[in-house]
Amino acid sequence: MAILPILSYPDPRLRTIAEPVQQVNDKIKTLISDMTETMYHAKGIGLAATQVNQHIQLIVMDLSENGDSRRVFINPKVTPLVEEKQPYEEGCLSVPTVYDSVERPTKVKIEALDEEGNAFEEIAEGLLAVCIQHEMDHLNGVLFVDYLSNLKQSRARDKVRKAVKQMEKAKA
Ligand code: K1U
Ligand code: ZN
Repeated sequence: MAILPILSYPDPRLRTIAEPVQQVNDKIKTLISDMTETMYHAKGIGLAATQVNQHIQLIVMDLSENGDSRRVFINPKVTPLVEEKQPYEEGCLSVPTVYDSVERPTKVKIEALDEEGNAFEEIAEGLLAVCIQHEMDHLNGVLFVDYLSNLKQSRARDKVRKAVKQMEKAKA
């Protein structure tokens, strides 16, 4: 397993549209393992392949308290089931230190393949609904800060640049 570098906002590679996975082979399984280790190391609850510069439709997620319930979504399709939206204070491993409220539909249908390539369907509410929509946005080149005002986006860019510099200094 390996910890992969996570792209930071405003890196233009985060705007790439992900391609569908053609086959769940050993290469994809290795990437799933590496993304899982990267997500746990960064203390995230989700990670999209786009964030580690792999432009395929692959998401890992673990919403459990003790980090023992990793889930995989390959070629996911997410459909809102209600018009009602609720705000949630979101964060993003590609936008470190920035948190803000985003409104999203509260109930969605997820259709995807699991890590064995088996199709499944699930109705999601609560944090799963928030997180899968956030991760789907990554696969479509969208970041949660895109929903914020221009002023907040400009502040976020400055804050992330400073945070990344500090993280690099701490590593050296
Ligand atoms: O996509 C990512 O960068 C992962 C992101 C997922 C996410 C968190 C909160 C709302 C929507 C999507 C994170 O995990 S950021 C880390 C974080 O803020 C967090 C970590 C644990 C619990 C709650 C938030
Ligand atoms: Zn994110």
